[in-house]
Amino acid sequence: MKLYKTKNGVIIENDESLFEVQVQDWDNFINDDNLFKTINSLLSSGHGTKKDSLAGSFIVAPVGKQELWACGVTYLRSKVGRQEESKLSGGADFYAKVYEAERPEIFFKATANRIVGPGEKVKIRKDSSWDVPEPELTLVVTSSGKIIGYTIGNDMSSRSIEGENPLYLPQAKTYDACAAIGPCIYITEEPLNSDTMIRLEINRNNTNEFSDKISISQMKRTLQELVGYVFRECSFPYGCLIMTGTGIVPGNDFTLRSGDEIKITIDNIGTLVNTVS
Ligand code: DO4
Ligand code: MG
Repeated sequence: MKLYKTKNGVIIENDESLFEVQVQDWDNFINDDNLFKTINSLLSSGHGTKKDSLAGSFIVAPVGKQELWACGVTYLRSKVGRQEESKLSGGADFYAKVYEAERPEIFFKATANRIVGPGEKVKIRKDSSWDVPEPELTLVVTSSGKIIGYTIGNDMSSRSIEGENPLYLPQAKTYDACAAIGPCIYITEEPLNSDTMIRLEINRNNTNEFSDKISISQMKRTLQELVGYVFRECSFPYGCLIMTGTGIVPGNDFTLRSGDEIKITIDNIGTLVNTVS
């Protein structure tokens, strides 16, 4: 089933039917280890109002008080891209080491005020000259560390700042409108299929500038391993969101421009579309 957060509550898509449910407190609602069952019992006890379509619903990013964390260099392509961009700074070794190390790269990405939802504008920094979107499977995790759902994330990144010095990572990664998530949370009690595909399309003036795809089976780490590290010494009273890293990096001659359309599709979840402001 899919859960859309709207300005007024939530919309549940179940077996191709849509139901609007009034939710007073998103943060408590979402922090439920049995959310799949809770929603099923809400619907079977007649709590949802049937809707014909999502048209006219104001869908927002599926986040409230949750922090957004991110994992890095979890795919070979990310390691290679980072080694290339940091060759001159001497930082390349760190990416090779973290790809092989037991401890993954994990960083704090954003609080809700820096995250945009579907259809909204993401930003590139004014002091950056080389920018890319990073299409990432994003985990929705409860305060007990249970993955209850999946969404799509765009970890906007400045390659010029990150490449100049790996210590600049927080500036390359965290700024206003640095992340997009949505359009919904795919809630399932089953693990994701290992052949789940992530697709990225970047369009400029209605022409495709870049597209690529990757299977999540190419990820070097398990999802549980990443959650385990994020939760090692941090508690999350309302749960958290975790981006799992990018396996798609455009060639070194590509940089985003204002007006570009970024489309990220992940099997079973949907498509997240944003433009660059
Ligand atoms: O090490 C820099 C960031 C890595 C990252 O964001 C990714 O691999 O997705
Ligand atoms: Mg990333």
